[in-house]
Amino acid sequence: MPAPGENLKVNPDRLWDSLMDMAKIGPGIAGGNNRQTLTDEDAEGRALFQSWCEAAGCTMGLDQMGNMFARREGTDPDALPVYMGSHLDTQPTGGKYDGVLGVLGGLEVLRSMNDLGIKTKHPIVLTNFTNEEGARYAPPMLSSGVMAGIHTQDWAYARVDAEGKTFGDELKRIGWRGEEEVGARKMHAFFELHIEQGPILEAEGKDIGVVTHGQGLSWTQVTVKGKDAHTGSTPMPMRRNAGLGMARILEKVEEIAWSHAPHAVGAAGHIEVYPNSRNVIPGEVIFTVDFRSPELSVIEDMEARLRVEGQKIADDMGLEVAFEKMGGFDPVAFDEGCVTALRNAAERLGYSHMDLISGAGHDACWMNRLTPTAMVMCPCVDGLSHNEAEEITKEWAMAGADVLLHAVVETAEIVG
Ligand code: HGY
Ligand code: MN
Ligand code: MN
Repeated sequence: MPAPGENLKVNPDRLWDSLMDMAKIGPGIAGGNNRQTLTDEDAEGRALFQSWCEAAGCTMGLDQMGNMFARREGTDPDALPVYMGSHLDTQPTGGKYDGVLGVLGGLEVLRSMNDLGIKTKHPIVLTNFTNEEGARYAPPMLSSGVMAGIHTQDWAYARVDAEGKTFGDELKRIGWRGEEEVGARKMHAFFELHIEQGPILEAEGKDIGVVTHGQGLSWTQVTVKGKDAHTGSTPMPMRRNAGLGMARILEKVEEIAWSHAPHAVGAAGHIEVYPNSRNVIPGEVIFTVDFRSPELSVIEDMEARLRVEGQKIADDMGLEVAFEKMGGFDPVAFDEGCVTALRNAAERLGYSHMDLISGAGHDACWMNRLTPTAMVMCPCVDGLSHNEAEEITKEWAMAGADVLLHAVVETAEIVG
């Protein structure tokens, strides 16, 4: 029986084949994926994932938010399970690895434990969280947020997509609403493998990121109202151009983020223009400002300045403006013990590694409120993510899954 550190390695070809097979479901238009949450493609990906987990000897649990839990038994059925996981849903123009590497890397851990005949005291549970991306249904990490008691299930069920379909209706429609109470599961620890989605690991030439912290996130929805009017016959002094108001506020967002360089970031990725006609001055614009920083005080300052300075811009232009907090979470410090298990695993396996602050949000950020939690990251090419050209190497995927395997087996207490 190999002790951790001997031949405890995953099968990279099998992992890569599973990643490529999953990528065939909900293909994008430029080599990535469009497998948005609660779509038929999401349902198809869930079914494939369940079949793989059952083939690996797991039993599948499903809660009322559609979170999936593949359980591998331990020698002590009463011991709290060690959880690992991430998400299978993607951005509309997403990559093949964001979230998916964490779910299928976890599946590879289970498959490798079977190959090596490893038994652990604690059961192990692999999770696929519903709607991590927040692209179709804001906010991100919605279902792990309900598990952590951040959102109520009713509030989550009532979230509406751009076509007016509610989360609850769509979850039922695709047939993935389980019976389990959300948040009833107790965990011994939680680990998430994820691609970095930034440029640091590749630039530093490191195989592994040991994530000690996650930066905080703030989403503010801004509605600017002016007056629809003809773009040709309306004299400039008479215009109340909501589109121009948005442009000036977004200039201010850029300035606010830069004022907290080098770590703070800010942008708007979601923009709705009404009536969005080529020869009509926009009467209303709705957009979401995404601010992030490792420091809570910086996030709070950026949110406050957006409101004060955005209001001044609107007043000066004779526009109306409203601000609505759409979601967010405070910066996260992960569990020292779990972080050390990951760092020691990378060391033992001979992978180059460095400590890292996660720039993106992850389900682990909410799991960290429920149980000792940490994340392991692998590089991605040019740091690119949330883009169909997102790419990693098989070697990077293997390194991440190997480290996850060691940390999970060690934390679950290998037996015999
Ligand atoms: O927004 C995020 O950071 C994550 O990708 N959902
Ligand atoms: Mn992700
Ligand atoms: Mn993402």
